Amino acid sequence: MKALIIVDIQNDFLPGGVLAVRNGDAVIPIINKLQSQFDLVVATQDWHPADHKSFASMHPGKKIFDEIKLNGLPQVLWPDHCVQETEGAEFSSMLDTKKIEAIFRKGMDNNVDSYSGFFDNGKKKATGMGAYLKGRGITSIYVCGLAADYCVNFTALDGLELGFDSTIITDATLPINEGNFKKIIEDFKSTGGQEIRSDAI
Ligand code: VGL
Ligand code: ZN
Repeated sequence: MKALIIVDIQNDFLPGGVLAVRNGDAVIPIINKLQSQFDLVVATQDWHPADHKSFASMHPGKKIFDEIKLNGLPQVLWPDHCVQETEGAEFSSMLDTKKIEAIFRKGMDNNVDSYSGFFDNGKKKATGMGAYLKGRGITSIYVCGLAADYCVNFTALDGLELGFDSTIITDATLPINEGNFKKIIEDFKSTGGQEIRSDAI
């Protein structure tokens, strides 16, 4: 049984948003079309409190995209994004949500960021998505959405670690830093992951 995991198709990551992925909206029609080919469709949603410590605004003297240590973990500082109950945190109105059976929110703990849809970055707390997918008989996950170099990558990697066959759909995701994309896919494959294009599914 295979599941599609749609990562963070939220207004703040789309053109016009505060942490926009260039061309990010181009993946949405591809994701919409893909959904009917899966036994199960789930989504993740970045869902930060307004004073989340991943925000540069919480660290006087620091700038957006600076890197700091947050509770011992490396942390990129982001613009304030995906704040709970704001328009920027909402899924894009272009995303077809009819088949999404469960939504896993992440990034709610002030003191730790959460790129993966399975665990926070410190691996201290599970979102429940792994157990949910296993409970639904899922053995293979296909990961798509935004952004390729952060939340898609870490979700796909944690999926591998949890024992799922894990595949990134390369034309249904886009990165924040375009220079990172190729290496991330190569590293993911050398860890045991797979890549596929949507038209091959
Ligand atoms: C993401 C940076 C900060 C993502 C979320 O969805 O890839 N990136 N929060
Ligand atoms: Zn975030």
